[in-house]
Amino acid sequence: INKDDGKLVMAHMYVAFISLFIGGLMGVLQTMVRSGTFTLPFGIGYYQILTVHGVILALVLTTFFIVGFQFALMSKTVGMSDQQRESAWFGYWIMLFGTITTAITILVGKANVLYTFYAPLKAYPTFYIGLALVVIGSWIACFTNFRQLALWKKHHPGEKSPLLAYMVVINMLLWFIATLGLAATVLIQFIPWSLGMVDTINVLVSRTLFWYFGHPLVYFWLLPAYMAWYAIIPKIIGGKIFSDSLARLAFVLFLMFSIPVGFHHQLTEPGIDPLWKFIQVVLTFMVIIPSLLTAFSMFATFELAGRSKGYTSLFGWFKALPWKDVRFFAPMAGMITFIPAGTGGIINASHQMNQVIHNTIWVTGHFHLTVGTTVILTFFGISYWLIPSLTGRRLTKKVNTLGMIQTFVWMIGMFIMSGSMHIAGLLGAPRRSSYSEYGGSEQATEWIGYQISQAIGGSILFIGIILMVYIFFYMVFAAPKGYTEFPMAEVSENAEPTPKFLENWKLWIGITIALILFAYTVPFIDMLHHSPPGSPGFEDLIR
Ligand code: HAS
Repeated sequence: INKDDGKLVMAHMYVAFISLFIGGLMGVLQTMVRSGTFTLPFGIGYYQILTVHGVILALVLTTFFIVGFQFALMSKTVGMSDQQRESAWFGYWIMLFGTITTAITILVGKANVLYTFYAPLKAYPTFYIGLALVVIGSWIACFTNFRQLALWKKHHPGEKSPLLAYMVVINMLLWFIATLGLAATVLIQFIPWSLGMVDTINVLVSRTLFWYFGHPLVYFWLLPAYMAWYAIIPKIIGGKIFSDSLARLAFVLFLMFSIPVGFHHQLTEPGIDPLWKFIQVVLTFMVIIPSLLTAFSMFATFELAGRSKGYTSLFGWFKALPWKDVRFFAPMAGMITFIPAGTGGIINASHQMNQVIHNTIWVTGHFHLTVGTTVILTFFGISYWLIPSLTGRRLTKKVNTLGMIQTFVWMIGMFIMSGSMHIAGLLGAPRRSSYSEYGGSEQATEWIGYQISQAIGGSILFIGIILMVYIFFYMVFAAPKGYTEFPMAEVSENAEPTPKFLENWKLWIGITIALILFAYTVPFIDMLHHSPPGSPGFEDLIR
């Protein structure tokens, strides 16, 4: 892609990979504290490092990587004008400034509130102001992407938009609609409360607005991985996109169903009528469908690629896949992980089973498989070709081999860590807790072995992080100069033509808004009418 656009994308990538290192270091320290074998030095609190870990990995790394990757895709497919590039840089600096503000607040111990910043836990105002700036910066990226596609459409009347640009726009629409909830709670509730302008906060409303944002957030992470699975992996395996329409349909379904489902994070919360919890659980089961469509589509893509190479037996296509190519292998490891990870999600969403796992470390196991493996291994898989193609270097054999080792290390570390988290969760071990013997409770003794395995898995993962950060800097500064392909697949000639209505933005945005209003209006009115008095804040109570 254009050199100037490349610089913009790389600026995002530096923040993402530095965040990976800092966040990963905090992660391994956490598992060590929880194992009971290690105490943090210099009076550093457990919740301080837990907050750094959550915010920097779940919010900073993801947002910067995704916004950067999406700019690369837009630049490649629909182009970027000078003016758009300027606005993209403006958004970047605002996001970076917000990140630094939030990071400083956490590091000086004034925001021990975890990434979900659940009221009544209270942080210093700059924590919330910094996060609000990250969101505002990302909105500038959203509108830049919308403008890029709009301009392209203007110059290509009647033409179907490029698949990857269409996907980016859906993801940014999803992000924009979802972050309105976050902006509302931060601007109307958290900032005035933390500044002392009001004494109390309505906890239920703040958590509801958080989860209105918090669930689509996980699809904002997932969809860029799906972009690579649908439109880049087929090229890497020497195949074609199975169906352009199916890919677009899956993305539209994510837009519609990923937002009106936040209550599945609040199933144990009092003050929400069970009927509305039930309705949102049904909608949660709807948002599983596009992932099942994706699984189907990936199998079809693999099989067609194998058959086109002459493999005829039932599972012959399996052998035709380029298992030794890290650009394929890392995302494929992510896909395979998504089978148990997604199954775990379905368990979480099932109301009765949620009572068993909610607030246990099972949930932590779930999201380390989903975002911490499926998504992040796909992002690593993207980096192996994206970074050298932007820096004008070659994806060498050395990078390929190190990347393969990195993927194995990650899978082993995650299998041990996340596996023990799932089991300990079923045995009742709570999440978000430091090491404790719980007053000599017999049940708690069952958890200790699993907590030690989490530390072992976490340490293996940290080796994986060091390796990945090394590979990143090697690809940027040391790999031999040369050309690396930016792979983009074509649609299979046997696919049906894409119907025009898939690009009817008014229709999809209209249905999305209608579903949100349906799922949230009545419960929200209930909350405002029947809420208990607001809560004062708790600061620095947990360390
Ligand atoms: Fe989740 C909690 C339900 C997916 C992330 N989730 C979380 C939290 C995070 C998170 C971060 O209903 C914790 C938040 C917190 O801090 O409290 N989740 C679901 C459901 C899905 C799901 C139904 N989650 C994700 C994804 C995430 C993510 C994706 C990040 C990226 N989750 C929940 C619920 C909770 C929850 C409850 C709250 C629990 C509680 O009580 O606190 C679904 O979207 C999953 C659908 C996925 C599938 C898998 C399809 C498989 C595919 C792979 C195909 C493989 C191929 C390779 C082709 C059905 C697409 C084959 C090759 C071979 C060789 C075999």
